[in-house]
Amino acid sequence: VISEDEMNNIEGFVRTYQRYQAGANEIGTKLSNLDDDFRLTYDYAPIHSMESRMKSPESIIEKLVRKQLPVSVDNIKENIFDIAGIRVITSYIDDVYSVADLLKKQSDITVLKEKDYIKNPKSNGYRSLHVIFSVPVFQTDGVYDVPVEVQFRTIGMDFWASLEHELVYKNNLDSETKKQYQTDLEHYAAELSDMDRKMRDIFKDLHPQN
Ligand code: 0O2
Repeated sequence: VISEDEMNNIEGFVRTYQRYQAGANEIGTKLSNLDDDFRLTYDYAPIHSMESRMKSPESIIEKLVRKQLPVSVDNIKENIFDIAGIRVITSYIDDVYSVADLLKKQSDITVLKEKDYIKNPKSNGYRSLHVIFSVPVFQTDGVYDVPVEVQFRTIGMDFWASLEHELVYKNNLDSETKKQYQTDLEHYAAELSDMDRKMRDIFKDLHPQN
């Protein structure tokens, strides 16, 4: 049996979580509308694919603990901005910025925070543009502004991040091998970045009107 307070807490969390999901739906629709319009206007679609995910309650709590904050719905709302996440994968590096800029310009959403790990890659080689948007969600009892984290990256950056993420969570490797793979991945990130620029140059040559 749980107390009324605990029940209210759980209900509060479920409501908050549902609003974040609604926020991700709003941003997802905006991105696919932009992609469709791009296709019609320039005869090519900048977004290769999109993924949407909700951070699990377990990871939300882990993140609060990592930030040394007490676990509460208020602390979640005030400190965790990537509960709702969308990953936008583009073929070309320029599209990362063109799609992000078109989204940033939309008058009903605002940018809360931006981290450009493409201009300033992490020391392990991680590259992506992270933008946290605040988006209004209209519900039966009013309007709520919720944060949604959008990660913009190229196919190459996504390819790299998936493998690196796997390596981080692999515990059955000896530390030497793990270190070697990390060093290898750091080099591959730079090579992929070179490749991104070279592919972009050929694409631009083939599509001077874009
Ligand atoms: P998951 O499973 O994707 O949810 P802050 O929000 O500023 O307090 P945070 O969360 O570290 O701090 O923000 P940051 O740096 O913007 O990174 C958040 C997310 O970016 C991570 O989410 C990853 O998805 C991705 N990311 C960041 N750095 C790396 C990296 O070095 N390698 C890979 N593969 N991904 C990275 P989560 O919560 O870690 O995981």
